[in-house]
Parts: sequence; C-alpha cells; structure tokens
Amino acid sequence: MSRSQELFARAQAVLPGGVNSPVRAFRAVGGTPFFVARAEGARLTDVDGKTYLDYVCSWGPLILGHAHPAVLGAIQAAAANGWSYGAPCELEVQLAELVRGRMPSVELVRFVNSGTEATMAAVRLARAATKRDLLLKFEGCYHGHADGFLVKAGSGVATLGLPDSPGVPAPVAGLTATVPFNDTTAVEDLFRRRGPELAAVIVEPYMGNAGFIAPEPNFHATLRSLCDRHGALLIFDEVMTGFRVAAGGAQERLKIRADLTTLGKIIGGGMPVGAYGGRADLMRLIAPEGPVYQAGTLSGNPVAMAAGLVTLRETARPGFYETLERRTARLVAGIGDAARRRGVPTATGHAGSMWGLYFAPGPVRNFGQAKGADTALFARWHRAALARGVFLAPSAFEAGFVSSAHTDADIDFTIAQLDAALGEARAR
Ligand code: KE4
Repeated sequence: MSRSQELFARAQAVLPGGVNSPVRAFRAVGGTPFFVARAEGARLTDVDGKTYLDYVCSWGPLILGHAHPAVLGAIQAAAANGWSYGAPCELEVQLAELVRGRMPSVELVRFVNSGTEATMAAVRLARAATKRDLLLKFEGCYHGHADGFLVKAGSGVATLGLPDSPGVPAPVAGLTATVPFNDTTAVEDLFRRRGPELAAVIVEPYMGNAGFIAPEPNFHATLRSLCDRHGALLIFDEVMTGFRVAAGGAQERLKIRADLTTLGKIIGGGMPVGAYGGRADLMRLIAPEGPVYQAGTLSGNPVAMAAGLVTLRETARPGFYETLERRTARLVAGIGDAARRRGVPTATGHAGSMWGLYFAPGPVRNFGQAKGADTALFARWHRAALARGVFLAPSAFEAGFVSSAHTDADIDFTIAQLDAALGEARAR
C-alpha cells in the first residue's frame, strides 16, 4: 500500500469522501488521489516521492506556479508582522487600488475569503439595488456552493452527476432561472417572459466549470443590452478568468463592461481571497456605507493581501500574458493534433492560459453538448497521464491551467506523454 493510499484510508475516516473539496477525490476518474508532500514551480511531489507536472494549479490561483520565491517572501514578511488584525491595514488598500487599476469597471471592491462569498454578496447586492429577486445563470456554470447557484451547476456538481443539490429549498432554487450558455434566443425569451423580475444575470465569461467553452461573438453583447433594456444587472463571475485570460480579465478581452465583477483565486495567489466590486453607486449600498450587509472575520487579512499583491505585480511584467498564451496554444494544438492522428474526435479551446479538451467531435458550445463527450475515455486518459507524471484536472468538466513556471520543455514533454497516454487509453 502506498503512503497516499494509507493517508486516503485515514482521511476517509475523518473527512467526507476523504477530502475537503469533492472534485479532489478522483471519483470521476478512478483510483486513489495522491497526497501532496510539497510543490514547487510547475510540479507537485506526492508523499511517495512521485512528481507530476501540474495543470490544475490549485484550480487556477497559482498563475506563477507553486512556492514562487517572491510570493513566499511576501507571505513570510507579512506574517512576521502578525497575520490577522481585525482592523484595516495598508495592504488591503494597495490590493484594491491594483485591482481597480487593472479592471476599471471595478470602481469599488470588497475583499472576502472565497469566490463563493464573493458571488453570494454580489447577488445579494444586485437584488437589493434592483428590488427584484430572480437570478439568471447558465447551465453548467459554477459560481460556488451557495444555495441559489446549485441549480444545473458545473464543476464538482457536474463531475459527480449530482442532482442540483439536496438541501436547497425549492423556493430558493425557484429564484434561479437557467438557460444554455451561448443561447441568445433562450436569453431573449426569458427576458421577454420574466424581465421585470430579473435582478441580475451572472455568467462565467468563458466557461471553466464544464470543461472549457468560449462565448460566441455576440453572446455577451446581447446579455449587456438585454440587462440595460430591462433594468437588470450584469455580473461577470471572473473568479477563474480574472487576471487569467488577460491582464484585465475576460472583460478586457471581450470589451464588455459588467455592473459587478466577482474575483478570487489569482488575487489571493493561493491564499484564501475572494472579492466583489463594480459600479460605485452599487457598491456604496454595502455596509457600513449602505444597508446591504456582508462581513468576514478574516477578510482583507495581511498575509493573503500580500500574496495577492505580489502575484498580480508579477503578472504585470512585460510579455507575461503573451508568453503564457503562446505556451498554452502550443499545448492545446499539440494534444489536438495527437488526438486527430489517432483518429479520436476532440474539441479543444483556450483563452489565455485557461484551456480545455473534450473527447467529442465539437464544436462544444454549451453544457448539454459537453455532457455528450466521452467521459469514460477521459477517465482512462487521466489515469494514464498521471502514471506518466502529468496531472490533469480529475474531471472532464473542469478547465486546465498553465503557469509561468511551465517551460517550453515542459510543454513538449506534456504533449508527448499525453499522446502516449491517449494511445494507452484507447487501447483499453
Ligand atoms: P471558491 O468558493 O471555490 O473559492 O470559488 C467558487 C467559484 C466561483 N466562481 C467560479 C467561476 C469558480 O470557478 C469557482 C470555483 N472553481 C472550482 C474549480 N472549478 C473550485 C475547485 C473546487 O471546488 O475544489
């Protein structure tokens, strides 16, 4: 029995499913999850000494790779000054100013401790500002695990094939309408039927919780104009895409101004940080300036702020995003070419260093089509890749990431190993 297997057995005696987040349990791909001993750069090393090239990157936060020296130094320096004050500190202001500088639509911002907190608060704010209750989300999008979002959600909910989720009261679920991503006709129809009830539309600008699905050219412009016409707010959930798909996030890439934006992952550099922000007239409704309540014991803590600050500053270096996108494009093209040479129908996509692949003829434009992909083949491919030292997200309904620690040689190695892994997966 390996150390990971021993630890997983122990973990299952004290943690539901042996994990602290469902997708980590490898339920969709089989086998025992490896337990990590340490991580550095683009690599994870497990407790049995095996090393993996990491394309999960902690599900997005680690755009610089693991244990980046500058981030480590910032965390150590901040911690040396104490690590939670329960009172304001300059680091919070610095990170807020940096976020606003990179995302001009975010005129004011509030830091919280996770993406879920950020989206929860943004929807509460939208409902307060519009005095309406109905929320529109898209099938397969995942906005965290707050009750109202667990309706046809992506990520772990899709991975485990769960019904939306028990424990969400029907009246709450009833306040969330869903339509397929990229389906402007369905959106227009919903606005026609229920526009006066709609507080907000919340959307992942690029879908990263059902694999990777890009928006079609007119999709977001249609959302923007429908929201304007009907008095609803547009919330861009950029927890994953923020500072990942471009220096200014998806809203810079798509040239769409959201009313509210939610952030997470990269802005904490691997420490627990979420944020919501946007139009000043909306954000000024948030307590203590306004009546909409939201709070958090550890919000804005100096260590997390320091990690986020240094991470974002590092991404501001000249050519940072261009290099990441070039490497990601090479990776995706390499895998796609290998699959085609093997006669395996494959649909690939990427935006910046966020990427995905479906074993399906494609194009995949919504969650319904994503669910038609060959997930059994994906599971066999995942296991064969892991044996070859490449760690992909353990679900066909998750996006992959490339960090600035991944070198061109790593990309070449990965393409070769994933090609061989596909050959093995097909043979079974
Ligand atoms: P957290 O509460 O997990 O920090 O953020 C929730 C969230 C909100 N919005 C988007 C677009 C997200 O992608 C997420 C979280 N993403 C998943 C990965 N697909 C987190 C990984 C996990 O749940 O273990």
